[in-house]
Amino acid sequence: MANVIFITGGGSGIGKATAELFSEKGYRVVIVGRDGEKLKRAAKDVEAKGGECWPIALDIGDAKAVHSCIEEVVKKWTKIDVLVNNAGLALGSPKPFHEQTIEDIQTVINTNIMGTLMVTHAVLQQSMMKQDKGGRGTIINISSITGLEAPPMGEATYHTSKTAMEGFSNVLRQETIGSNVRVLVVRPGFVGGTTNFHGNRLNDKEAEKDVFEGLEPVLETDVAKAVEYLVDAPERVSVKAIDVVPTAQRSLPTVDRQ
Ligand code: 8X3
Repeated sequence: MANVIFITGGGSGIGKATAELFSEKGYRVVIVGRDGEKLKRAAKDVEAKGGECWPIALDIGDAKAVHSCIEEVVKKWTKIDVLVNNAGLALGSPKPFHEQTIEDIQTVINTNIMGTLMVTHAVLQQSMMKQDKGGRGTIINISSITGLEAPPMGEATYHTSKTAMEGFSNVLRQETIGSNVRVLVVRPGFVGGTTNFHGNRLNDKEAEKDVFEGLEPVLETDVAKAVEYLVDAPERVSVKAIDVVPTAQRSLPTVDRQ
């Protein structure tokens, strides 16, 4: 039976690159995100790499919808072997916290923290921690180097969400001892390629290209390869965390463009 990978934010960037890479490896790939049309387009590229791809429009902050979605996947494809909690965004930089909109703060927290928690809850409960499904699996939380190091002004909400992801991963790793569930973290630094992360971060799509001036970013495919390395390590090995940052990135980039 083919392995199944479930990727949040799978319609673009790191999520899509990971979906394509695992499709090439013969996995069945589920990609979820809010934009159904974008997912369908991404699914075509993912299937072109050889594996089956199932795009599902889903708001990962909606606990009920998440549980139904995982139920559907397990019903059809029996189990989830790998979960990649990739969906995440930063908004409102470089404004300081008190100038950010409540809406932006809630969107970031709901996606980055609630989304990660809800999807993980459903996947553990309905697949990975179920002995009849094998009692095994690998969870990869796509954190950020900002999970360890405070970013420059304007990213209090994003930093909070990524430190939460680190804390969550550490606790979950302890809790799942005794099962064959691995909880692992990938911390990307400055990522370029086709992600629109930086344009969203600055609320300025045009700015996406400017942010890379003078610094060659890593690509989303580089991050996907790190995910592959963690997943392909023997089951007895938990590569607990891996940082994937540009060689030229000595510290966090400034997002202050004024
Ligand atoms: C974002 C990492 O280096 O772009 O998660 O601030 S960086």
